Amino acid sequence: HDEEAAARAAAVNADTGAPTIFDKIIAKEIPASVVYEDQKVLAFRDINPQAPVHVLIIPKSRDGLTELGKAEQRHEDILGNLLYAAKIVAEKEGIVDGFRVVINSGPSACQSVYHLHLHVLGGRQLKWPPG
Ligand code: IU
Repeated sequence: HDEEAAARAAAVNADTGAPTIFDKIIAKEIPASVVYEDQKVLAFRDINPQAPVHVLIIPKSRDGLTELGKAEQRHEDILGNLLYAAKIVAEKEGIVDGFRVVINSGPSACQSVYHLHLHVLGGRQLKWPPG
């Protein structure tokens, strides 16, 4: 349907490594609803939430990491920071008893922004399997 078509259309953006809209959010050039921030990560509300709580967590310095499927060993710390930040966000949002973490990697997963990011979803009963 429409939403799926839009997601697929967005996902055809090439993984070029060029600056993304998330770099502008980190630079505070465009506003975001920040829910957690530390030296390494920034967490903000998704503009198109798929659950009552839908937060994106991004590394402030992604070191070329556009998508999980292109991660290299040097990115292990970034990946660990994101996952631990997901737990902090879940606690802050009051969903630590039940939440989901998602990373869409590549066009077949409908990744649309090629700046590695992790979704934290919760606040409702989540279904399985996902679409
Ligand atoms: P994806 O994993 O690449 O498919 O998800 C990108 C998400 O970024 C998606 O859920 C968008 O709603 C969200 N987003 C946003 O929160 N703010 C923006 O300015 C843009 C996308 I562009």
